[in-house]
Parts: sequence; structure tokens; C-alpha cells
Amino acid sequence: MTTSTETKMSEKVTTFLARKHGLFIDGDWLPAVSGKVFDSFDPGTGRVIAQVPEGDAEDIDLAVKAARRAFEDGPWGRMTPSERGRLLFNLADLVEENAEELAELEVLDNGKPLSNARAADVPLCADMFRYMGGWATKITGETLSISTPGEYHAFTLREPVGVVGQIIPWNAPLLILSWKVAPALAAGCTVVLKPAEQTPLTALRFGELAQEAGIPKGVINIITGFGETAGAAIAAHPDIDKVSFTGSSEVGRIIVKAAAGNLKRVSLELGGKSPVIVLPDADLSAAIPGIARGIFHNSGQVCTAGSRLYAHRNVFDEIVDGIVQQAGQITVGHGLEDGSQMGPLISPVQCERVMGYIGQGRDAGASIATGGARLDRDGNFIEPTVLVDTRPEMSVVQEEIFGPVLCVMRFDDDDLEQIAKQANDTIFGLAGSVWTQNISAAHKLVRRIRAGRIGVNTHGSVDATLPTGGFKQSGWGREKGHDGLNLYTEVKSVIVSL
Ligand code: TXE
Repeated sequence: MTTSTETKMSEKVTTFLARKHGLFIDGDWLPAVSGKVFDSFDPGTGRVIAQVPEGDAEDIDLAVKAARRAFEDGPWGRMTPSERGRLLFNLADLVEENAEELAELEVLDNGKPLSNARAADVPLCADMFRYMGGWATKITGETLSISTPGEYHAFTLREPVGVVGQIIPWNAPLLILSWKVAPALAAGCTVVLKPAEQTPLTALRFGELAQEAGIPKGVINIITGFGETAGAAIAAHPDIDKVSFTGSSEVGRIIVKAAAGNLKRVSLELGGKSPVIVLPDADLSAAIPGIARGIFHNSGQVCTAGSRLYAHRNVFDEIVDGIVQQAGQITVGHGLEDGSQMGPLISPVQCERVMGYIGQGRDAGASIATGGARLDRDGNFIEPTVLVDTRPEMSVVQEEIFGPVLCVMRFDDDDLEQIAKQANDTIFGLAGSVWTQNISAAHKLVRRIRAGRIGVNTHGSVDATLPTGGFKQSGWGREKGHDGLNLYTEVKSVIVSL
């Protein structure tokens, strides 16, 4: 029997899912050395949609050797920056040419609504390759004014870090892949990438597009597999020069320890608990939908989600009513269903985790203004949820829930220092937003909030130019923008005696 979602799948996607998939190593598609495979599930139905190889340490080692050869022996290292840039442009074009297939695969793998994958994930992935392709020809050092001019000529070079390991999560698989692969390639590095075990499919399709784009063999290697095996092997591998990780803070710490073995460079994009501050003069007609989008987009599975709302007493009731109303209007459904605006959570485990937090909040005295329950259907669906009467010490306010759950708190005075203090009162520092028409208050708060990205009258954007990353325990380094490129270069000082 075919289901309504299966009938909506295009022929291309159906054929891709049914294929025997391989690990992408040195330009070839290979089974795992162990011969093992694992299932990939559609989070909107809970059904198995594909099987992929279960790579582990042995496969990672083969991939690292291929990446090392490609880095040292060429042709990658001998290509001109403009040739490298052109290959990235080719990749961007191919992502666009195959946009519909990639969007559909992303929906089946991750659960997000097709409209979101079409409007955001896929075009932003193409943008990222084009943006970083442009940087390939603009990687420069500096001429230095050394203290004994005339006797020395001193300058810096920016060189590729080398072989990089990249471990990505499941919440925006294709987009986060682009944030890591595009700058690495622009800088001249070679890559061993591990997608999350929940979402291996768009990475595998991307590997085929990389081949079609003309990226030389060994430059990009893609190993599907689990975190504790394949991921851990990347973090610990002695011949990987840098590891870039996006995921939980807990695993971030494990990566740091493993990377200490050969002191590889580490960049981390970890959890968040981003504050949203609404001052009494805010334009609520913009703030209410903006804040609702900021928490319910991608079912709240966004590291920068605005999950703690601080609203001034004068606007508190109107804001809460407005967001509750918005939440009630969101069509929750399978990502391929017509009109679906919010999909399922990634897995039954994530559903349990989020429901556990809602329960903890209720037990600690929070009230549920809307939502709070699972949907009575197959798949990992939870209603958009708003918790009020939350207090700073509650776990729902302190910890990353990574689901469609907003905690709302009220503040009574106009002291910006106090407001910033509350906003800063977690271990995280990834993002935040301020909603006000008072330009002076906005700028004061921007400087006081300790986070890597702040929106004013918007919760933010994932534009290729905007560096994103964390203060405090939200991570190390910034991805995207020029900073994102610099994560993949080493600075070399050169001094010439004249
Ligand atoms: O993440 P994990 P999980 C947060 C979010 C979520 C929580 C748990 O709060 O509820 O993490 O999600 C790989 N060595 N974020 O358990 O385990 C794993 O295979 C090396 C925030 O899914 O961190 C996957 O590829 N790698 C976040 C990736 O790490 C390991 C996005 C992420 O999985 C590993 C995702 C190990 N020992 C979750 N163990 C964000 N910042 O956007 C796992 N992995």
C-alpha cells in the first residue's frame, strides 16, 4: 500500500532512496569495510526510507589517507585559487539545478516542511558555495611595518590548515554541510565529512554533485555512520589537522578532549538558549510573528532559536496572547503534506527529550499557555508550546530544549543593566534579539548581551555573510562570513633580510 507521502515523492527521489548507497572515499562509492549498513527513517512517519553504509574507524582512516594524498600530491594544492573558486561556483549551480530533489530529500530525512527546504536550506546552501567561491581568489596576508624598516621585508601568508574533519548535525543537514565544506574548499583544505546518523541522505547526494562539479578525487570524502564510532574516529585521528563540529555541548567537550591527542585545531558550534527582549515601545505587529518564527521554525530545532522571551509588563499580555494565537494557526504536518508549516521532531528520542522538559517545567510550576502535547499520529510531532510563569532557575529556562517550546518571563523595570543580566543568565551565548523602536536602548543592549549574533527587530538571519558562533559554552570560532573562511587557514609570518 502506498501512503500519501509516498505518492508525493518524485521519481528521482524514489529512485535515489532505493539505491545501494556507498561511502564516498577517494572519488569512489564503497561499502563500509565492516559491510554493515543502517536504516534511515522518515521522522514524519517513523518508516525506514533507505539504508546507508555504517562507516567506522577503518573507513575514516581510508578517507583521511585519501584526503591527505589529495592535499599533498594534488591536483588540488596546485590549482589556482580561481580554478578552485570556479569549482565552487559549479557546485552552487548544481545545487540549484537539483534544488527540487535536494529539498525533497531534506524533508524526508529531517522532517522540515518542503516550503522551508525550498525557500531556505537549498538556496542558502547554493549561496554559501558561491560566496566562498568568491573568497577563494581573495585570501591574502598582510605586509607588516617591521620596527627596522629598510633592513627587513616582512609579510604574512594565509595557507590552508590541511585535512579537516567535519561532523554535522541533523537539524539543517545540507545547509550546515555548506557552512563547513565551502570555506574549507575555498581555503584549499581537503575534507572528511560525517553527516548525522539521522540525516545521511542529502550529504550522499551532495557527494555525487561534487563529482559532477569536477572536484578532484579525495578532496571531499563522506562517511555515513554513528557519532561514537565514526565521529569519535575523526576527533581522535592523528592525521587530521582540524576538526569542525556542530552539535550538543556534551559531545563538544568529548571532541575537545579527543582532539588534544594531536592538538588539532577545533571549532565548535554548540547549544544555545537565546534570549528575546521586548521593550515597551516595540512594534508588536512585527515582534509577535518574528518571535513566533524565531522559536517555531524547524520545530524549534535551531541552535539560535529564540527560546527565552523577556517581555516588559506593559506589553506582556498582548505579546503572550499574540504568540499563542500564532502558535494555534501553525499547520503541523508531514513536510510533504500541502500547507505544512511545522514538521516533526527528528526522532522519537528527541520527542521524549522535549516532552520530558515540558513535564519538568510543569512540575516546577510553569503553566502551559498553549500546546504541550504530542500529536496523535505517526511520526514525532509535538504541538507548538508556550510556557508562562517560568522562573530563571528552572531547567526549561536554563537548558537547551531543541523543540518548539518558548519560555516567557516578565520584567517590570526599565533598567537595561538588569534586563541584560537576566538575558545573560545561562551558560550559553549563541544569539539573541531585541525588539524596540528606541535606537539608543537597542544599541546599549546589543553591547551588553554576551552572544555571537544579535538581531534588532528581527531574530536574525543565516545569510552567508553573517558570522555565527558562540560566546561562553556555545562554542569556539565563527562560521560563515570572512571569519568562517579564516577557520580553515593558518597564518605564516615571513621575514626577509634585505
Ligand atoms: O546531538 P549530538 P544529538 C543539541 C540539542 C539536542 C542535543 C542532542 O540540544 O537536543 O544536542 O542531540 C555526532 N564523537 N544539538 O544527540 O550527539 C553525531 O553523530 C564525535 C544542538 O543528536 O551532539 C552527529 O553527527 N561525534 C545542535 C553530531 O555529533 C559524535 C545540533 C551531533 O550529535 C559523538 C544538534 C562523539 N562521541 C543537536 N557523538 C546545534 N548546535 O545546532 C555524537 N557525535
